[in-house]
This record gives sequence, structure tokens and C-alpha cells, in this order.
Amino acid sequence: MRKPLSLAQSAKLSIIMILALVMAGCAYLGGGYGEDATFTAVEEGGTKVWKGGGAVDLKGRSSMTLKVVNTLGADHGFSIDSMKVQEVIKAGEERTITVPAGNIDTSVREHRVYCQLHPKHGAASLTVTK
Ligand SMILES: [Cu+2]
Repeated sequence: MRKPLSLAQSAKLSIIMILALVMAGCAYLGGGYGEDATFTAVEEGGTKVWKGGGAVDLKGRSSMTLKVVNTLGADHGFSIDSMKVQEVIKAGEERTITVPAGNIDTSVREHRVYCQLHPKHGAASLTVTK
């Protein structure tokens, strides 16, 4: 016969189960299938740049996911005007941003990805086809 769990033990157990569920949910929502594009704020030859981008085919999809990583020691902006995106990514932060297809300006093919906080911060670009 197993000893019945004490109140503290069963409370601990349910917290662990809740945590496991939350983590599974996050993995699912956070695009366990991978992001459409990744952008990383890095410093190259004394200049800060957003590195990354590429091309995304949005045909038949309702949104896309961007992974944004700031490897630098200060906060940096992450803006894409033609996608209604404007965020501040903290030093060392990694974030996944979901852009609804309806927010993407279809008259633009190459979207400019830039830092709204620092005019000299190099921009990247993201090509989207629909
Ligand atoms: Cu910046």
C-alpha cells in the first residue's frame, strides 16, 4: 500500500503539473514549428546592426512569427513600419513576435527592419510574398 501524499506533497505535485502544462503551452504558442525569420542585434566593427531577415511566403497563412534576439548590453528598438511593429527589446532579451497577416502592408515587398531608438543602428530587411 502506498502512503497517501501529505498536503504539502500534493500541493508540490500540482504546482509541478501546472508548470509542465504552462511550459508545453508556451512551446506550442511560441512556434514549436520554428520561426519564419530571426533578427539579432549585434555589433560589427563598432556599428550596431540588426542582422537577419530573409524571405517569407505567407500564402494561405494568417500570421508569421519573428524571433528577435538582442545580444547587446543596452536596449534596442525593433520596428517594421509596414507591419505595425514597434517594440523595445531589452539587453540580452530574446522575444518571439507574432505579426498578423492583416497588419502587413501588401504594397511593400521588402520591409525595413530598424531600431527606432538609434538612427545609426543598421537596418535589416524582410521580404514577404503573399
Ligand atoms: Cu539600437
